[in-house]
Amino acid sequence: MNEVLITGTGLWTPEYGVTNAELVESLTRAVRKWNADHAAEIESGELEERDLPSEKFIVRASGVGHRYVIEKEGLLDPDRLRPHLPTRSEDELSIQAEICVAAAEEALAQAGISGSELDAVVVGASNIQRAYPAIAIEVQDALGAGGFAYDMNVACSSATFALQNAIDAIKTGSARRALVLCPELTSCHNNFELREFHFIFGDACTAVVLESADVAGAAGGAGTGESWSVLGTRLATKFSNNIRNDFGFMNVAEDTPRHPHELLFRQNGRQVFGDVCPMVAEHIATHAAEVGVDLEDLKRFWLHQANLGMNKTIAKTLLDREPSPEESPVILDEYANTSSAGSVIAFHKHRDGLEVGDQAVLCSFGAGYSVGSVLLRRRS
Ligand code: CO8
Repeated sequence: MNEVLITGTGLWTPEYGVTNAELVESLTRAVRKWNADHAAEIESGELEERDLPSEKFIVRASGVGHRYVIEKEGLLDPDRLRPHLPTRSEDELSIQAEICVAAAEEALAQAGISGSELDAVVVGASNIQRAYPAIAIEVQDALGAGGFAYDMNVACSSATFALQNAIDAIKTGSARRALVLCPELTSCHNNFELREFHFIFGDACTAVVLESADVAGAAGGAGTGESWSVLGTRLATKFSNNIRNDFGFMNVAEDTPRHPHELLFRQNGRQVFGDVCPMVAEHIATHAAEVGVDLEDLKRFWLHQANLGMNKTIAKTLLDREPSPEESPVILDEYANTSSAGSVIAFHKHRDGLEVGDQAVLCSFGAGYSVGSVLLRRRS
């Protein structure tokens, strides 16, 4: 089996930032208008008055402070509450492919290779812009890569599931250099009309370059020289309806039309919190034991970024003490939950201070339920 290295990471961050205050203001205006428009039904008891959102709740319950989005005006318009995006022609690069290419360029530069040296491209994301041709094949074409490319979706866990696919391909020799992308445009599938969901998500795209150790560094490019050995990967799933989205190709054929909210993200957040924290802690502990890594020797936990309390709980269970902010980095204050991109953003932005030989874990978890972990050791 070939040794697999991560030799580059990249991040595309949208140009528009949205604060909690801006989101709360637009939803407050929309809810006040709805309550006024339905005053008679509320008065008669036919409808319930809707509650207003709250900035204080958002920060206390989730740790989310801000997010970046691909388009801001539409989702802050109280009469719309969803982004405005231009419909692109077939001759233009799709929006998801475009953000993949932007993130890929940074990752390829770090690795010191060009797109033409890749022989596998895997796009893993919670939502894919179209059914086919695959976004990954479009990216492969745009980068001049060879080999094969495909899209896949395991919601927030798409990051680690896609990484395992790329790692397995390199280990067994069906690819030598692979690119894993997580183009998350969550703002197109988030429900900005409901106060329990409107604050959760943000947009971003990540890229990871993986290479077989025997070819890494052989391309001759000016990479950073930093590399991470993959010590092992572990994936698990367990069915749950607590995070759900019924958008799909059968919607047009269904005899009973769905409520529009069923075609967007929805969850029973409190139940998810309770179910997933122990599942993830147990998953990482088992994985570390299988690979022969002591939990105390894990210097960093790049965890999926859904909720600050969840990440603290998971790291505390594993370490048997409070994690320091360096040990379990959080990006929720700036990026919010970017679905599968979150754990990779944490890895991309927070690996300073780790030395050659240091071990760490990247772990994503979410709908399905699903959880995946990648154990890493800094090699150079
Ligand atoms: N402002 C004020 N009050 C509020 C608000 C608000 N915005 N929202 C809810 N409340 C109220 C509720 O009505 C409730 O009132 P009451 O007690 O009277 O019923 C009270 O506050 C408490 O509500 P919750 O129990 O819902 O609040 P929690 O403390 O549980 O916090 C969270 C809610 C923040 C959602 C929290 O439960 C959480 O983060 N859970 C973890 C969720 C998680 O990790 N999910 C993973 C999702 S990611 C994924 O895998 C899907 C990927 C798909 C991406 C698609 C892109 C769109």
